[in-house]
Amino acid sequence: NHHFKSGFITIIGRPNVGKSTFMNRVIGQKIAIMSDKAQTTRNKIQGVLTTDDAQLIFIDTPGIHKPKHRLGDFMVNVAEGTLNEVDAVLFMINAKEGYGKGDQYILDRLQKINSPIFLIINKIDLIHPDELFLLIDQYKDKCKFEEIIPISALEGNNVNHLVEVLKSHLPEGPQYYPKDQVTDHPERFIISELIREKVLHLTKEEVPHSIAVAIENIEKREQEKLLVQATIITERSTQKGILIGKQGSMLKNIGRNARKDIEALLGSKVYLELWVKVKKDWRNRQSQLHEFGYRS
Ligand code: GDP
Ligand code: K
Ligand code: MG
Repeated sequence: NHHFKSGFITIIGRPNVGKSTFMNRVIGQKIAIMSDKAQTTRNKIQGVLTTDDAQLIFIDTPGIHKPKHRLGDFMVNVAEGTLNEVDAVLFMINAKEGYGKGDQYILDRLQKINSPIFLIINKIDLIHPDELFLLIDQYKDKCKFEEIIPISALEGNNVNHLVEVLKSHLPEGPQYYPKDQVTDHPERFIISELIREKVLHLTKEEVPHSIAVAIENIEKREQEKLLVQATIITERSTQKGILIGKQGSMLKNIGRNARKDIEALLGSKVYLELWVKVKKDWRNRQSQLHEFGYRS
């Protein structure tokens, strides 16, 4: 086993470039939630890929953006804090959008780090190959990139190639996690995230950003069924109304969609019970941020 390779690889980039989609694709399981909304990912989350000769630990991070509240500060610090502790940095961009101010903000931060940096051009399924060459031209001198690799995280194009390239760059090292472990977070956390994802998919504007999910209880019921009880916390009573919906229809929808994902995660049948509670301005209160797991 002395040629075993391992290392930590952080994935950074603007919100919505496809960081979480990429990580789930590589791991082959949904551990990080995804949506078309910025600030879907709030915590750093590790996805572990173990093969016969290597272990790659990917770190999915919140998108780097200009923070507007304490939760935002926390998210940006999490993303930037990973840069110096890793064996490789994947700087991901959206092929469809091209170079922008938000990228320069990140590139400025990348100048100061020593880890090898790979430029990952994601969403190539959305562009013509000619556009890809232009994009590479535009970025190639902006930073000392180890390699530039175009992929489609959604369709899987070139993702295996990227994994092979990363493997070849990793140092020899130990197997940090048991080979069947795919993430550093407990199931309880992933479950709360899956519920939050459905709120992101089903609601609009401020509502999805104003919520947190707390898992109150998980217990075994008859015939291996699991009972999961959770509370959705929101900032205002008007938002609570939206989350519950007409005769409870919104909450039912959220619950139905989340239950399917939770069942896939746990491999068993689930009863999901959801409540909604208002906690005023929780995103700006340190104690509440801690309570809901946003602790640096
Ligand atoms: P993150 O904020 O960087 O983690 O981005 P997400 O993984 O949440 O993805 C943001 C949106 O981009 C979602 O709607 C994804 O389905 C979409 N997306 C991600 N990767 C691709 C891709 O390769 N091609 C296309 N067309 N869409 C993608
Ligand atoms: K997103
Ligand atoms: Mg994400």
